[in-house]
Amino acid sequence: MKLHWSPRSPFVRKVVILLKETGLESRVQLVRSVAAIATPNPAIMADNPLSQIPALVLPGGEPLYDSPVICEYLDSLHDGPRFFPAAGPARWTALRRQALGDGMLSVLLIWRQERMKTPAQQLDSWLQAFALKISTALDRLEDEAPALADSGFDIGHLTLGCTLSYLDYRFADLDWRAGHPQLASWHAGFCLRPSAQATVPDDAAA
Ligand SMILES: N[C@@H](CCC(=O)N[C@@H](CS)C(=O)NCC(=O)O)C(=O)O
Repeated sequence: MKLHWSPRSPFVRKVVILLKETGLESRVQLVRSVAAIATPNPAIMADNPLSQIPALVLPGGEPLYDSPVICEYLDSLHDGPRFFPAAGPARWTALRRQALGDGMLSVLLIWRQERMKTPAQQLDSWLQAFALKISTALDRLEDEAPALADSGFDIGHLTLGCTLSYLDYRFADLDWRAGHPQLASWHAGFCLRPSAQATVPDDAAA
């Protein structure tokens, strides 16, 4: 299998952590692919018309995207504990947590684009809306931190770990740990996992 990959993408990081956690890493060839919102990349578009990464190409040539679909597909290929609970309340909680983490990342990616504009180009109402959505999500996650800490490591935990690490990577100035001590403590445990340590986002990487 081929994976359109970047060492900086939090959505790609979800997939790579899952590969490492499940022992599937050797079955996937990583292909460095540059995805930029205003510069569609033909090499990615050959497999994902939206020019977004991650995109996985199966041995028969069929492409899969986006990260929730790729992660659930890969989770069907191993015999270890499932990252996507099969049924019942645990499944819906895991999928909701994944949706929250992915949704926060989507807000953060466009917020970052807005912040890179000159002050004259920036829209204050957008900046305020992004800040409110992220701070509200963090407050909700602080409430949920004890439940996160008590419930293993599934696709919800994996996604939220990547999301909080993306805040450290691109939004360090937000100081998200302030006011969220239980969430910070849970995230510290995520950062200790070998799969997380091997995938820390890095601007200096190729
Ligand atoms: N919902 C997608 C989002 C993927 C995404 O936005 N990836 C970014 C890189 S972190 C990207 O490819 N951006 C380029 C673009 O949107 O054109 C997923 O979960 O895979």
